[in-house]
Amino acid sequence: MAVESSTPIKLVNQVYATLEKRLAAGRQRFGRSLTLAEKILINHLDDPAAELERGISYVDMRPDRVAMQDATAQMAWLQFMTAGLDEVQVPTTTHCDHLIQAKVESNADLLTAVESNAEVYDFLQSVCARYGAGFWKPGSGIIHQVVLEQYAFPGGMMIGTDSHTPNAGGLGMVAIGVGGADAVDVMTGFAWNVKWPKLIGIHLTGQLNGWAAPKDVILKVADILTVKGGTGAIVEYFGPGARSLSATGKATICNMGAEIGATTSLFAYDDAVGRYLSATGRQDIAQAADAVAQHLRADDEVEANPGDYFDEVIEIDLNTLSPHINGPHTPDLARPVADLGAEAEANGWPLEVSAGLIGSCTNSSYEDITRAASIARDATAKGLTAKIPLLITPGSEQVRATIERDGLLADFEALGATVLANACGPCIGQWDRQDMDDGVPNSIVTSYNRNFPKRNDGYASTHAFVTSPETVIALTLAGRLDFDPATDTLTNADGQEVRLTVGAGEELPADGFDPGADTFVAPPADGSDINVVVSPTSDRLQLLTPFAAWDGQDFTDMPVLLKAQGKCTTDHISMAGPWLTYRGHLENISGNVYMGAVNAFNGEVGTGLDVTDGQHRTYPEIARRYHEANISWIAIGDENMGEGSSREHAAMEPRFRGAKVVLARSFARIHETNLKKQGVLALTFANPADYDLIGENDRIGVTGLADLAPGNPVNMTISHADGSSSDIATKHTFSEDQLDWFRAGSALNLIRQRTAG
Ligand code: MIC
Ligand code: SF4
Repeated sequence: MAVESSTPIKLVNQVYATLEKRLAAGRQRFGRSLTLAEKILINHLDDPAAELERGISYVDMRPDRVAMQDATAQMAWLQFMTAGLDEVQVPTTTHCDHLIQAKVESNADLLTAVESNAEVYDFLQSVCARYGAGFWKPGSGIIHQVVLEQYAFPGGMMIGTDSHTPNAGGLGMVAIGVGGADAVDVMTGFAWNVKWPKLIGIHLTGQLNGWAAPKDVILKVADILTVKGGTGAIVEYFGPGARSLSATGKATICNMGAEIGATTSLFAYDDAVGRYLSATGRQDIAQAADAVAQHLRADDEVEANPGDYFDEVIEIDLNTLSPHINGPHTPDLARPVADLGAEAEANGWPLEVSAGLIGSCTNSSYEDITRAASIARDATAKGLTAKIPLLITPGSEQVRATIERDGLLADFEALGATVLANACGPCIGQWDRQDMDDGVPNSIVTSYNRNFPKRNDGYASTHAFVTSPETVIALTLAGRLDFDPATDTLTNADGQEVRLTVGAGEELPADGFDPGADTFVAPPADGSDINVVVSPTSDRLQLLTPFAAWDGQDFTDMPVLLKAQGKCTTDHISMAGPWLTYRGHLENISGNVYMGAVNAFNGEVGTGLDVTDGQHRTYPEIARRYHEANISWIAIGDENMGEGSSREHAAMEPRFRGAKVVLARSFARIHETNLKKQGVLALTFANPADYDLIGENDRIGVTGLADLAPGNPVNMTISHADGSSSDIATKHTFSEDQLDWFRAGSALNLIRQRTAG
């Protein structure tokens, strides 16, 4: 399969060729008009006659593409390699963006990364060449920005091993974040299984003005829906306000839909999307989309009567939307910028800003950078400088080369900013922060999407606030959280009071994009003689041994390795930052399992009771000891367990160390799927209050496993330390087919059986 540096028009035409017929059949079947999400899903169904009940049916889909970033691709490729195929069956790309550490500046950091990650990059490049996938070298940019510029197309469907894959929804694509095992399904030619989603409609009216930016739309939506409000749903934006936004602005909004747990988010194809496709060298796709434009937006009745089509409708008037800032510690804690000062003071959050960071896959487009740069220019002209570090990460090599050519990097540098490599950098803890020590309470403002504790610099003492790039610049210049650029003034070097001018962005570069350095490596026509090297002594890569199949027995006497209290995101379960080093080595990365989780029994972080000798140890140590002693165990979670990232390490590590069951009050979508795919019994309390029944010394049994069936409760007995016991009911979401994942030991074991046969 020839994987190119962009989506070939042939693939797009194939997708468009079936639209008319499939959508007509869909309308007939539902007896009504269709939303855009429904159209794209229906056009990608494996079986057009499949049952489609929202929030209930599991359906098989046929995505058009797969994209993976280096921190998740390693494990995905290691799984793919065990399937025994010669080639990926669907166009696939791998992007090197997460492993580049920010320390000095772009060039120096990139060189260091290329050296220190050579083994991993060599593995990824050779595995792509061996199996026919495209490889984007370190320095090419953040996966989602590169996908937006090269691969996303209206009406398409893709999956990506990263939770912010929905960024491509800005171009009208259904783009869904998944764990590596899901990607392997598609790469090996099988269908991809997902729950037929519920639909949330967001009706945008009016037009952004003043300091308000596209980012504020999603900051507001996160406030309304919270970190779990989008679970199981696709969020579809529509209305005149939607059509007033640029393509990259729409992408920002879709990107951060991951923070509300949504399956994905999307906008319709419109003129702005057409302009973006053309500006990024895809006039042919824009033309093809124009020809089927009525199929690439919701039917007219949907906009007229949204309540009839969506499970929930939210109205946002862009005319009155004020600039927002969310955080700290959770992306759904929102308020207008104007109110932050008072709230920070009341909560004891440091009012001084210690650093400002612009970039990440959410906000690193040409338009974002031009808006922020215009404020930087204005500030310099008014005699202002940034007194604290200002770090800029361009989203892609193309954006970097273009903003350099257009003098925008110089605008930031004039303020004293540092330009970092085109990569995730501080967004994923890859920030070797030199200006601040751990333990010093401080506040930072970023244009990123997540702000869980330790996420950026690894310090729990850092309070991270997320906002638009223009507000980041403004608060960085002020050096304070209690500054509202719309009303407040700053004192310049000459002692004058000056007010910042609202940022003026350029949607697209007037002189076109400069592609910059060529960072794409296409696979050879025949890669079968390429040797993919995984050294048996490597501490970064390790070939996988298949997990054992279920032995047919009930689970008895399981100790509780962890009972997590409150937020237990994937960052708590399998931390990123320095641990990204081991993303290709299951045994080594298991050294971080549940390291950030809060122990519900004593409020401590990362430690619990080892029942073998009554000692308190770190969770990774206890897990290793149970594994070595062949003790099966259970982990208990609170609400929305596994929120955040798509990293399947958060499921594979517990599985590898002997977890049989993870029982939570509720799960985030990708984490639950990852657990199920890796053969872990993911269960939720039928009665969430039963969470309180579980004690530190209790043992847990699960019975009736031979009769597991979709929709049936699973019985659990908690044997308490005092000799009493409680029987509780738990629920699961396995479909009949998915139960085979559990029985086979993992979904991958099933694929192996099929590809071998
Ligand atoms: C993130 O933003 O948390 C990441 C790092 O991009 C993850 C993927 C990973 O953990 O490798 C994500 O969002 O899926
Ligand atoms: Fe990278 Fe941050 Fe985007 Fe994740 S959210 S893909 S770490 S830039």
